[in-house]
Amino acid sequence: MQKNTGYSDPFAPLASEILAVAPGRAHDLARLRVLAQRAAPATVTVVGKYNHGKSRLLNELMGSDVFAVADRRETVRLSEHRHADVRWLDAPGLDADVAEQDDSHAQEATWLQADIRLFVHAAKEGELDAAERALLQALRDDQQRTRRQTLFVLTQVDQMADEAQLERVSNAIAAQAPGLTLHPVSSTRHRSGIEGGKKLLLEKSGIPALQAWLRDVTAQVPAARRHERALLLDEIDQQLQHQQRSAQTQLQALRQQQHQQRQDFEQGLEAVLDKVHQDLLPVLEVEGDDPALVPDTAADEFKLTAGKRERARIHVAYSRACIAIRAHLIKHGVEGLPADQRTSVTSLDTVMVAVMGISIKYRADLRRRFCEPVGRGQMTQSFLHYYELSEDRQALVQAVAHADAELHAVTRAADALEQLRAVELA
Ligand SMILES: Nc1nc2c(ncn2[C@@H]2O[C@H](COP(=O)(O)OP(=O)(O)O)[C@@H](O)[C@H]2O)c(=O)[nH]1
Ligand SMILES: [Mg+2]
Repeated sequence: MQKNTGYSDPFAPLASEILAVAPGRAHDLARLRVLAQRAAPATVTVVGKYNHGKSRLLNELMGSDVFAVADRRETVRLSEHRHADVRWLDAPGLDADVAEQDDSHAQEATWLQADIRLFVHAAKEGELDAAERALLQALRDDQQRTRRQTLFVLTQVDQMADEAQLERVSNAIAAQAPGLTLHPVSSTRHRSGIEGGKKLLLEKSGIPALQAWLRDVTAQVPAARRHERALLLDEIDQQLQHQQRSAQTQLQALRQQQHQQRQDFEQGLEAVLDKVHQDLLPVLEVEGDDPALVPDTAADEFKLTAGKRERARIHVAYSRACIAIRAHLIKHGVEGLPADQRTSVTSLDTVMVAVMGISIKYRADLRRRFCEPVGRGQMTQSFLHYYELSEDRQALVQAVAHADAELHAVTRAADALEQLRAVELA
């Protein structure tokens, strides 16, 4: 899109900001770049199949044999010529079997460069084929939208046996494309008329009438271009605004989800720890000396002592507390340690082990950890720390960053589009 002129082109960087978020607008931006060349003359191109007389028609319209005419595929590239303040483009023919390269030249002339298209169809071919019909329809639709005009030129009408045959062909085409205005022409008659000074033949060639039409349509080009430019800018603007709104909505939803999840986890943890606290109270209460603190002697090895029984109670209470907490963690996707904290012992690589240690033996430890504000606060902070490091939460952080970047990119694109409105190229 960017011509390598050696000078900085104000259009290109703005267009690439927009393309980054709206890649489907590549063609519109390329056309906008053409439209930004305010001083450019009206551009007329021919569209149609090989050998229908496109190149010769242009020569007759310009009054000089600039473009190559032949019975074979002569025009393979885009050729252009300035004449009478018009830029005339001769394009290769469109055919199902043409090389892709030819086709892309024809496409460029028709869709990117042209303000006016002459749709050329030779009368001797009769009706339009499917490809011609589709192309003509696309061009007429485009005219509705962009005001770029397409004139239908029925060429080589001298090849018709008589007026009646010409009328049959014209009627058949009119039936295929209702509302279409046909411009019948004969390049050979035109040439003979000029060379022989035969005014009637000249008039009958249809070329002077087509030239008059072209002058009219060419005079409308500046207004059509303004319309098209505003239209394309507005369409892209609408799209970017829509993308901006949805990026905003997306980002808000993700941030809300982030906040809500965290709140659910925190409140849920508080509730679990409240319940654990309540459940532990009966185990923590003991009258007089704590039997759990009385060490067993060697003689007690196979006996069930009060100390052993109490220590077992404490252990069971601790296990239950851990099970309750673990259930909460699993519900919120907090289980394994983050990758960089893992050891070689897989069974120890859990958040539970990391926060709680392995075991608790004494009432004082239970109380400190679960029932006193400092212990509980530390435990809560540790779980929150690991919660934020869990895979799902990290993925959400990534998603937020991504949505944020997307919103920035769309906002930059919208700014670029505003600047693009003012760009004029030499
Ligand atoms: N009889 C007749 N032949 C024409 C007319 N226009 C073009 N031709 C011939 O049709 C052939 C193809 O013309 P050309 O302009 O090269 O077709 P293009 O491939 O569509 O560009 C050439 O031999 C032309 O001389 C016309 O109005 N009458
Ligand atoms: Mg040609």
